[in-house]
Amino acid sequence: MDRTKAIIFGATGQDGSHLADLLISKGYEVTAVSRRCSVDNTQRIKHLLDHERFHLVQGDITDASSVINILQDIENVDEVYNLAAQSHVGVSFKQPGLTWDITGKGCLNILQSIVDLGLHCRFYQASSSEMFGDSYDVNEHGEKYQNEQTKFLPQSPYAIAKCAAHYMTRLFREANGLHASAGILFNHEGERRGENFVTRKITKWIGNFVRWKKHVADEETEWESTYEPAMTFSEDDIHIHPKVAEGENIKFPKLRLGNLDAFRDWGYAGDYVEAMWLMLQQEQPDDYVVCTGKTYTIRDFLDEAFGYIGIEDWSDFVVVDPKFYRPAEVDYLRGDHSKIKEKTGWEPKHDLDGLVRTMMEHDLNGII
Ligand code: NDP
Ligand code: GDR
Repeated sequence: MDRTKAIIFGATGQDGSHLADLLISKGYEVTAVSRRCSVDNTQRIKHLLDHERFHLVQGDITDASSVINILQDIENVDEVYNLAAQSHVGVSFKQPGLTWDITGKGCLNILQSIVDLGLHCRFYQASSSEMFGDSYDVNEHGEKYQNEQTKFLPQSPYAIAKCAAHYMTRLFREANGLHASAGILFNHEGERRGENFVTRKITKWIGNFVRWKKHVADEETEWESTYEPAMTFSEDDIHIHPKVAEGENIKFPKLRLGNLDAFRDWGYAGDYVEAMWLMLQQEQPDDYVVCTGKTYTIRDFLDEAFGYIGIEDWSDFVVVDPKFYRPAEVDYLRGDHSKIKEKTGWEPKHDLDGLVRTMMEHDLNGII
C-alpha cells in the first residue's frame, strides 16, 4: 500500500515531535531528521522510535550535501517540513552567525535541493511572528494586531534569518513553481517546550519549587522562612533537580526572569502542528498567520501559573534579572488568524488557562 511520505527536519524539537505524532496518527510514513549530538536528543520522540512507520535519520540542514542525501534516499516524498532552527531569540544575539546558517541558510539548502533533485513534494517553512518585530496594524476598535499584510520589522538576528527564509520560500514558490507554504506562527508552548523559553521556565520552576517545598515540609521547616535567593543560575542551568534541597543550608533559588512586560499571543503547540499539516493539504501554496488572537504579558502568565498552586502574589518568588533582557525587544504580538480559519477551518483549541493547566499538570507530575 502506498502511504503518504513526509520528512521532518527538526523532528526532535517541540513542534517536530508533535507533528510526527500527528502524521503517524494519519497513517504517514515519517522520516525524522535529527542532528548528531553528543548526548541523546531524542527525548521528545522516544515513544515513536520503534514505530514501523517512523524512521530516524541523521542530518544537518547547514550541510547541503546532507540535505540532498536525505531527500534523495526517500523515494517519492510527498511533504517536507522545515522546523529546524536555532530557535532561541536571546541566543541569536550571542550567536548570530550560527543562527543565520541554521535558521536562514538551512531553509535555502532544502529548497535548492528540492529543485535540483526535481522533486514534486510540498514544502512547509516554519516562519515566525518574530518577523513582525516592532510592527503592527491597528483595527477599527483601536486594537493592535498582525496579519499576513503587516510589514516585517525584525528585531533580532533570529528574526532576520527567519525573514530571509520566509522570502526564500515565497521566491521558490513564484520562481520555481514549488508548492511551498510558510506558516507565520505566533508563540506556542506546551509540556514539550524547551526549558529556556519563558513559559516553560516558569512552569518547570514552579514544579521543582513545589517538590522542594514538600521536601522541607517533611523536615518540618517553614518554607517561607527558608526561602531566600542563596543560589543563582543561568538560563541554561534551569534544570533544577530536587536534590538541590538535599544538602543542609541549601536554599532554593528564586525564579530569575528578564522583561515581564512584553505581550505574547500564546497558543498550544499540539494545535499549531495541525495548522502546518492543513496548509500542505491546500491546492494552492500560501502564507498563513497562526495564532490565538489574544495577548498577555509575562506577568499575566505568572499570575496564571502561580495561581495554579494557590499563590496570588508571586513577587517574593521572582527576581527581575537584567541578564535576561534582550538588546532589542519585541513588545507586542497579537495575531489575526482570519485567513487560515476561512481557508482551512483551523482554530486554536486552547486558551491561556488551558495551556497553563496542561503545562502545570505536566511539571507538577502528580505532586499536588
Ligand atoms: P525547537 O528549538 O524545540 O526545535 C528546533 C529543532 O531544530 C530541534 O529538533 C533541533 O535539534 C533542530 N535543529 C537545530 N539545528 C539544526 C541543524 N543544524 N540541523 C538540523 N536540525 C537542527 O523549536 P520549536 O519546535 O519550538 O519550533 C519549531 C520551528 O518553528 C523552529 O524553526 C522555530 O524557529 C519555529 N517557530 C517556533 C515557534 C514557537 O513558538 N515554538 C513560533 C514560530 C516559529 P536538537 O533537538 O538537536 O536541538
Ligand atoms: P520568544 O519566546 O522570544 O517570543 O520566541 P521566549 O519565551 O524566549 O520569550 C518571550 C518573552 O519573554 C521575555 N522573557 C524571557 N524570555 C526567556 N527566554 N527567558 C527569560 O528568563 C525571560 N524573561 C522574560 C522575553 O524577553 C520575551 O519578551 C519564541 C521562540 O519559540 C521563537 O523560536 C519563535 O519564533 C517565537 O516564539 C514566535
